[in-house]
Amino acid sequence: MIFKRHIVTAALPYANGGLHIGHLAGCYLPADIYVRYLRSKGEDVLFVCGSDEHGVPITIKAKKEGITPLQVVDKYHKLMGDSFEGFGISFDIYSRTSSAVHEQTASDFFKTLYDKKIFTEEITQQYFDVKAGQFLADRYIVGTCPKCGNENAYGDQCENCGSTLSPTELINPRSTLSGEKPVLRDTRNWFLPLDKMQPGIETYIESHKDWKANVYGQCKSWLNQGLQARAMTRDLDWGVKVPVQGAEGKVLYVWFDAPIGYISATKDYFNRQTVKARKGSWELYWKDKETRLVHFIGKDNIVFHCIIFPAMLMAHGDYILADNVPANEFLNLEGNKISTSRNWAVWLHDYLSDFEGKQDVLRYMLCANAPETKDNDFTWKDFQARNNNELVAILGNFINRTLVLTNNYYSGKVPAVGELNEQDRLVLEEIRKFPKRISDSLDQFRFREALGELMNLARLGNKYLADNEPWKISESNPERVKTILNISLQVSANLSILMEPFLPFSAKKLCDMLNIDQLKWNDTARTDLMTADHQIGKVSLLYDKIEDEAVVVQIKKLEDAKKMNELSTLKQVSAAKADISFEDFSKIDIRIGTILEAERVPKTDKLLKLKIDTGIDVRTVVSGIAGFYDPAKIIGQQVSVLVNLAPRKIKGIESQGMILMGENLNAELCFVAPVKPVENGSNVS
Ligand code: B3M
Ligand code: ZN
Repeated sequence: MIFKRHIVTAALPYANGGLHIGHLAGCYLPADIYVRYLRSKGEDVLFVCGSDEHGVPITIKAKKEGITPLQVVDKYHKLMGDSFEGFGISFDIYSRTSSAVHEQTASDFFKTLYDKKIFTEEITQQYFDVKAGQFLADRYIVGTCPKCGNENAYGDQCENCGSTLSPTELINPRSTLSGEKPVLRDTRNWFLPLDKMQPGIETYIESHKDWKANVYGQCKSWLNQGLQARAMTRDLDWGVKVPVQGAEGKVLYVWFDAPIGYISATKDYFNRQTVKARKGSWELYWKDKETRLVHFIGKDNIVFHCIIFPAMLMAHGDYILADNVPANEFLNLEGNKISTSRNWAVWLHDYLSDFEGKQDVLRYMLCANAPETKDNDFTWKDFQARNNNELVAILGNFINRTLVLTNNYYSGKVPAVGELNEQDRLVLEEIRKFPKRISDSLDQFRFREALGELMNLARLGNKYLADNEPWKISESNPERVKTILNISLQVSANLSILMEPFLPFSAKKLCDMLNIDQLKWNDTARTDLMTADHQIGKVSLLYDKIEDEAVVVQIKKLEDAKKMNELSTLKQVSAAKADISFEDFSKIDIRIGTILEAERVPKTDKLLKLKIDTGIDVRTVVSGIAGFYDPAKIIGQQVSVLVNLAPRKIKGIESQGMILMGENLNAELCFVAPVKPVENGSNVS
């Protein structure tokens, strides 16, 4: 089928946190590469995305941060939008599902299905948290996964085995609001009867055997298990209100409204066009059979995009269905699963400030190492190696040698091509083959392979220069050198086009250096792009080396995150003790004193015997700090002393008071001391 236009969507990320490399590698980078490629080919393509601002992940975050759900989505919508822009993810629109146009679109969509009597209305028993006074949908409930035994599976999904669940399937359910065991209560909800819709969905999936094996395989396994009706409404107060009578206090299920977000983002795009930037309307992109719909997603979203959303669209009747759903597997980080809650991630906003101007290096790394067919690992060492050994040593080196020699020999003017020898002809022939090789891979969503071919073109150029060594024959054979550099410049111009989808920032820089406009895919395979006498622009390095120090800093960040996690699993910050009166507090007498003598208490590991000048007197205090302080080094140290604690015998020594210590979560102690010297006997109150 030949399509007239494309609509490409990338999963709407939840606006409840920042974006990390897993997001980029999983869906946004491949989507962007694909869209840039289509645009370069002159295709009519609309690239839409936006923030997913409903659902339990948002309200949970609001609770955690002590702000409203709206404040949460405003904050993270901005952060995510900035990160996407920073990495050159070239959405035509980055919309949001809290917008009026979305509420209207989602609401109308539901109403259409409701009026068509698609939904079944059912009263079912759902878990209710008596203490919190609300029903526990989706992520408000955790328990043991019935499929794999993971004790922290969510009410909608187990992150360990990937199963989609409903709260009543969980073993030992607990409320994430109160930690309490919930009770079952009756509630009315509207269900999409996927069981009855299975034949239609099966026909749809079967007509797409061309989908990536991981995607098609997951769909098949869902269908084999038999689809089940799924509730499309929830007893929650954050979301799109259910637009029917008797549904007060209920909102649309987030997975009902979120994919409709692609449609409302398209409307949002057209609403914002002050001058008509493109022909048609939003409807052309969603309803015309000659439009090709492609969803880029991560593998945890496959069922929603390949089964549930198509079922909704079919039931509605007006819409086209996705022609392809390229989903990637997951990216791990330094051998471990990326985890937002454990801060085991490389955050895009951090990368942008730590590696200014190096967006393409991460784009390159994440594409070269993309989890296309299986989960993959990102390591900082690998990142450094890819930059230094590939971008710098191959691509950058070829461009730099070509342009510097053009400057040195011809003051930056492109030399004319002369008589061709066998190798020249071979290289020119090869140049013509690359665009098709790359587009064949891109057409099949094989981004790693496509990038590999791009680098092969740079390798070809490098080898051509190395074989011909123009720098050695510049005096003896100047005519030959002209031909070599002309051909190298043609390779460079071809690279500037072919690399644009993958490395848009470098492509722009290369075009500036070549002093040409960004050319399009149709211009590739030509070997006359750089015309004789054309003056090239100012030359600088396309990439520079990443030194060890830069990656050491990043590895340290991750180690720190790991330590923090270990600490917090060791010991939680304890809750405050019961209130006391001011009278009770004022009975406590704490003074600043100075340690005069310190020695270990024999036959103990922990105890030091201290002699302290409290300002009131000089007294003996036994303290369990030997593991943290060397007695010789604390003479003269000021400390806080509780002076009216009744004397106690410790290991046969009378301890006349107690010194105050701070204790961290790792049970490490340190003195609580004044920040500047004060007189002994000063009050602490
Ligand atoms: N927000 C889930 C996710 O971020 C969800 C995707 C919606 S796509 C319509 O993984
Ligand atoms: Zn599981």
